[in-house]
Amino acid sequence: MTAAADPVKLMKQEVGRAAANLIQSNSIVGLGTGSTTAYAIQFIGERLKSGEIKDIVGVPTSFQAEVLSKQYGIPLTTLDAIDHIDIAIDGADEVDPQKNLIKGGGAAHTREKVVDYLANQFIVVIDSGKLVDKLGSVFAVPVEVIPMAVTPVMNAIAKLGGKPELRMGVKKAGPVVTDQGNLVVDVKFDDIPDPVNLEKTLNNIPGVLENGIFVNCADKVLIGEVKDGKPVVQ
Ligand code: ABF
Repeated sequence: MTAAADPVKLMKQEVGRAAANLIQSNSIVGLGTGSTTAYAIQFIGERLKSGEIKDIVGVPTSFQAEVLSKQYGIPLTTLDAIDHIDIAIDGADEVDPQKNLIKGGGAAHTREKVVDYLANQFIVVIDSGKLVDKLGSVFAVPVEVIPMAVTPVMNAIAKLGGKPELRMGVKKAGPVVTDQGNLVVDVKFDDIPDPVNLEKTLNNIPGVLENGIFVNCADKVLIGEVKDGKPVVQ
């Protein structure tokens, strides 16, 4: 008796597949992080392998994306070797009605923001649970901080009304360390009335490398949900 396929996993796969189907031959693709984007990377690799698309090259946004892309046979490049990114596919932790995002649950938001903002078209892949009326309703804002500045940065964030918490590892003891060797402070705000301004303010705190508020950059949001036990993507 085969185990019934998990409807949430099937739904994430279908969202990833829908994103992968947007990739055209001869394009440069920003490859994001997260479990839904991982399926998109898998299906891009399968489309390449089948010859459905050809001559694409990827720009990974994290070590995880790099490993997955290599696993699925997607040739990779760096931002030093290209002059544009045609399309980027990436996940998110929250999406508001203006398509502003909170990202960084995977501690990869610094490189993700570079690639996603550069992309001519940025596709966000989420399940419907990520939709919020206002950013910060559920998810804290991740902030990448250089290790020597963690304490003054947390003090400065507290003065802004945020509740900062150093992100600790789950599998590994001690604080989470980013691909850049920095730390992540997760900040809960009671309200984020102006994400554009907060994004700028956080990044102006000395010692902050990048925060996980992504404003005015997402072009299309692919939303998956399970309806009557079946995956639906819109
Ligand atoms: C990444 O995608 C992060 O910004 C975010 O934490 C993650 C969410 O992905 P998923 O919910 O699909 O695992 O880009």
